[in-house]
Amino acid sequence: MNDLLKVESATTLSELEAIRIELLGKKGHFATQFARMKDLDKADRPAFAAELNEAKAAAERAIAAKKEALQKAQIAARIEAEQMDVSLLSTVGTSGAIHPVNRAMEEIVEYFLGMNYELKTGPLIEDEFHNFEALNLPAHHPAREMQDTFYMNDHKLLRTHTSPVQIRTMMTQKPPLRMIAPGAVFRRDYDLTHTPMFHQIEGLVVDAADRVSFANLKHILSDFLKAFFGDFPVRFRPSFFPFTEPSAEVDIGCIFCEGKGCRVCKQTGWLEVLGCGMVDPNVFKAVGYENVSGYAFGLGIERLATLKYRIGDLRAMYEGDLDLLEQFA
Ligand code: 2NL
Repeated sequence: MNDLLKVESATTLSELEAIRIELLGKKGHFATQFARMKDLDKADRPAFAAELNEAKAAAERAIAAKKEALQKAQIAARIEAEQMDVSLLSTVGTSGAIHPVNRAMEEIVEYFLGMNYELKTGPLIEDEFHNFEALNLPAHHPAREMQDTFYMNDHKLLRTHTSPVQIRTMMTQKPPLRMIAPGAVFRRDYDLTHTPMFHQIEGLVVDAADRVSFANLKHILSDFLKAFFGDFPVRFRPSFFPFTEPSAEVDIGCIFCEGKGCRVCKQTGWLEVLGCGMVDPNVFKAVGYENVSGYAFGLGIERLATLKYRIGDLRAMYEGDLDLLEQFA
């Protein structure tokens, strides 16, 4: 068959490739022809070579043209085969859901807004003064160690709690103050019950010394926990935080076993849900507040959300697990 007719006869790209090798390959038709030149008279060789070169070039052009035509046809066939009717009605009925962390955060924020607390936010990248020093955490305090905090250049760091928002507020606003600061915080921790980013809400109330007491703190937190979890017992346990004195941790009766003792409450019958206390005088000194009293509290939103929504594994929160998220639609 004539070379060009042969190229034309290809119906697929692989057929065309086989023909290309047959014609232009190392042991192909043209290679064989060129090899025959040595058997010719010297005088006949130039004309033979010229003719052969022209025929070879023609074959190359034909193959390139055919290749392009076959590729175009292949794309057209694929478009035809994958065509869809965009006017058809969708059968997909799913809708988005609010993430359990945001849902718990919104609910907690709404509760305190209803109690006349002001909502405040601040930067995620902080300095050592607002994140540590002003909170009675001096240099070389163990809580400032590298292994707990993400440090960046020039002593900047990712805030390890939302307390720097309260510090910034106190340094720019006069008392009285009632505020909550919700948001993301960062610690170098990653295991079954810790993620390097999580969310906190902290609350702060400051007023004249005779107007804010530990009794007020117990009252507001007990009421909040009843509103959030339902009617479970609440207890305050003495504890320690550098930024409060006295300090307490707050437990609710285990919502899983109702205090009988189970795996979640480690047989104690109690679940720790937040920390609180009266603002340490050193904190007021750092922000320039005088003759005031205040209480503060802090809670982890992931912790409260996993308890309230009965989510077994904290890490499921951050894996985009649809089986989990769809339950919040
Ligand atoms: C916890 C405990 C707490 C605070 C946070 C605070 C902030 C200022 C002054 C004094 Cl500006 N205190 N915050 C106080 C007590 C406890 O959090 O376990 N959070 C998850």
